[in-house]
Amino acid sequence: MSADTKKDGLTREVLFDFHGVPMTTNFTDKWDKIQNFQAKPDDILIATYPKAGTTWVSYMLDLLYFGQEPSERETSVAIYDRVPFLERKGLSPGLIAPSLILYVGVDLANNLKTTPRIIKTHLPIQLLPKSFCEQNSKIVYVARNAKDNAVSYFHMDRMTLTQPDPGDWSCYIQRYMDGQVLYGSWYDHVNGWWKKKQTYPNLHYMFYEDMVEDTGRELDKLCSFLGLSPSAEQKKEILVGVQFDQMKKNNMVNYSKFVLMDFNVSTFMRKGKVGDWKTHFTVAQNEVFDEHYKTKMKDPTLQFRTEM
Ligand code: PPS
Repeated sequence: MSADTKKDGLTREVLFDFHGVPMTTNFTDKWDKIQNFQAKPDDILIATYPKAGTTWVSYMLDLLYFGQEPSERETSVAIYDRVPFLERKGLSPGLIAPSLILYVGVDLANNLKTTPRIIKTHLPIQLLPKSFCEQNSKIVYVARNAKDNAVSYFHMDRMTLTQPDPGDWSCYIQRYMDGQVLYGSWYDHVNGWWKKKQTYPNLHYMFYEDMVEDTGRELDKLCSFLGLSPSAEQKKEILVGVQFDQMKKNNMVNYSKFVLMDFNVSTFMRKGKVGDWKTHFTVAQNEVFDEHYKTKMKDPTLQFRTEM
């Protein structure tokens, strides 16, 4: 497990075992409140393993439901205030709930005035608050291939000064394979949610690689799952807005105002590519990773693309 270190007055958190999943207190502190969260039937939950494309799909959903007219929301409310991160503890959330100083995402979600509420979580399926399924809320799960996901997560951990210290890449990739990173094993996460999809029809399982390949097609599938029929004009506007280069320069979605991240270390909208893992994995690391992958990914119905 990572050491507790201090930089810029911020403390990097330490992983601990939480119901079998490595977590940090930033995401477990108000656990009773999180577990007792009361979902509503029209809530839309975006569930992902970290770095799988959460922000991309969050913004797509936000534009679909609330993007028709120019609004203060579009110009002054950051995506993490529009789409609360259910289990995250944080400081003053800004415009949506100005009275809250120390909050957990549940508070933000409960303070949302808009319908539907779009909510984000990184929890593995076994830790999801029960009310989402009891209420038959719609769930959008986004998965990304393990290699690009690992690289993106490594840079996120480097730049986010409260995340456990990632150390160097060669140690990190081993810990990632062992599931010893925040939110635990990528393999368990994507498989757990994939299994859930077999018994919970209100779950739409998306792949980051499909979105890169054809964002319009994936937007159409998303709309059909949600029962939405946006106009051709609206779809066109959304597809422009969610392009990587557009999102990278949009201060409301690129996390540039998020004080816990050091953009001198890395950026949030970093590369947005399929296959960037090739710039990080050595040939030997790739061989070890592939062998290990085969032992963890036994379900032939769940397939990922690592290049396109
Ligand atoms: S988080 O912190 O878990 O919410 O991060 P998340 O949003 O899930 O993932 C961030 C990665 O998604 C990439 N991203 C995109 N790729 C392509 N197109 C668009 N529009 C887009 N928006 C976000 C982002 O660049 C991160 O991936 P990397 O590989 O680090 O660039």
